[in-house]
Amino acid sequence: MMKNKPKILVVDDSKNICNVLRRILSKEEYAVTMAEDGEAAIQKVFEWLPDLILLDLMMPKMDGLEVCRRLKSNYKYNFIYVIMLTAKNSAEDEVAGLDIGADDYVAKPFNPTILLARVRRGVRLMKEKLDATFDSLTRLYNRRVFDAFLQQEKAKFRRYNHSFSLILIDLDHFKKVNDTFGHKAGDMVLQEVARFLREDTRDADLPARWGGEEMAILLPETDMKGANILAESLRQRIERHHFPQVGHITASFGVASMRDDESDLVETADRALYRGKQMGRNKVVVAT
Ligand code: GH3
Ligand code: MG
Repeated sequence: MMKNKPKILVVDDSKNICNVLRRILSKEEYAVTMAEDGEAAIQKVFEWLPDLILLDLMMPKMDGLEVCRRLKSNYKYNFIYVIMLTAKNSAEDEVAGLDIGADDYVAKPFNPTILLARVRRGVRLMKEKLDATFDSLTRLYNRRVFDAFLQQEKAKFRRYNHSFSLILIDLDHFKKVNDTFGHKAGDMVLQEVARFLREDTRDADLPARWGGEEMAILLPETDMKGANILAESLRQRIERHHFPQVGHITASFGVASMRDDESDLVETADRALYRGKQMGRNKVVVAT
């Protein structure tokens, strides 16, 4: 994603400050979007997934601290770098912001050069963090992190007998999407499907990019029935969605739950997925 312009969300209820910030940020190559209050900010985060947020503290509806708290307590979004914009001389605000997980703060009124330097630093730090943990195209967890979580869930299963489930997702005839509409359009489809996975999973679930056009979701404390419901609702959401440039696509799902220590969950889910493909695609198949 850093091949593209870094995405910056500016959140402030003052139009004036928004415009000033937009002008300052336009000195460098950023994509900038505005939100005028906390609720709008959260909505924009879901839809647009910024890399960095310039977040005002005092706002109507939901204040900056609450926005920051929500994002930082949700690991699907907590990698987003948050710079708080605090009123001058408010040590309390700064402390509260940092305690809640804000990455940095800049006091108002701000010095444009310093603000830009802070933004540059944020974008740089964020990229390092991102590359280690997340897939750069979809910003789902990468395979390495997924494997680590899978090992942990297996250990919890052995020790406490906590069951968990796994969903494997493979887009149908995706090669044709690339061939027909181009690789870039294909990338956008992957990003959009990744957004569905983020939005429709619980906070404790772990959606990841498995590789290529395959994705996976690890579902702690979830039985086969629960996993099946999620997979089916995702299948329907993908089927119904109109993807810009591409139109309609479908995906196949393999679902498996932990039963005994011996079973290789990934292999089991993969076999179920393969059966879904054989049965004509656009299917959820639960391993039995
Ligand atoms: P099936 O329904 O059997 O899954 O057919 P398929 O075409 O989806 O499967 P196949 O394995 O033949 O092709 C997968 C395609 O996914 C080919 C590859 O170019 C594409 N792909 C993998 N990773 C990416 C990516 O990051 N971006 C884009 N645009 N395409 C990708
Ligand atoms: Mg495929």
